[in-house]
Amino acid sequence: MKYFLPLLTVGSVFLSACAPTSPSAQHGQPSGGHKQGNTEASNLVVRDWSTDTEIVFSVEDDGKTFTDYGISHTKEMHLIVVRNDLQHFQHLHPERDADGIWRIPFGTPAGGTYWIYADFIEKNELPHTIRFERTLSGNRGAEGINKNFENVKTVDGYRIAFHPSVSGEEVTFRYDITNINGDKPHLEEYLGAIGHSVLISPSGDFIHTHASGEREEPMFITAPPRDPFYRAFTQFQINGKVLTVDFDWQP
Ligand SMILES: [Cu+2]
Repeated sequence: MKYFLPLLTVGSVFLSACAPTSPSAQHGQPSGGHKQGNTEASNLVVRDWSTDTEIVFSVEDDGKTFTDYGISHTKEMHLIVVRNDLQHFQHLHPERDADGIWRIPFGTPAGGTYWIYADFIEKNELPHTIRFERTLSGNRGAEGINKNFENVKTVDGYRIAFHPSVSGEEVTFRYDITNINGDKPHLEEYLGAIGHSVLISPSGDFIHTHASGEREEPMFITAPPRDPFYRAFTQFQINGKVLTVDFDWQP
């Protein structure tokens, strides 16, 4: 059985969240596909067979398993997973089996409803982001968006300062990263870019952007988004280790 939810028209060049999904079916059963995208012509939907310990899904195109993936940032598929209160972010890369089904073990430190964004491109480079969701039992821990507008954080011994600025039709996020001695570390390439930043709003709006600029002064540029609040989850690689930091931002 398959559900086709109406495709939402998108207000920005990026993505809009899709409507809340219907309650998931039993574990091990397809919970129905739904779609979201930045192209109205897309027929692609996700079919979700995930369990409590594994994310399992396929992408379908008119009932057939889609396999015509292109490579985006060194991978065919990126999964951005975050609880729907913008806590517990993960960036995962599942494996595709011979039948075109994607799988990756999945665990979280807290129960609750997770948004899973399947982010990929077709061979012809058409980008897609399809969101599906999964509710996990277990202790939910501290909940809520708990906005925090601190613009300096320390992660893994690095001090990271966040400098957003909006001018006209452009939003720029600059990051200043320094080590304990006050030196700027060398940012290594991670998944084909010196920085990855995903901005997600409480309504699920999703913007994925990549760093440009000098290796020591990463900068992300995007169009002004539609929602009044976003959490920016940003990843850099230093000395072979990926560091993830998040900052809250009001356009
Ligand atoms: Cu990225």
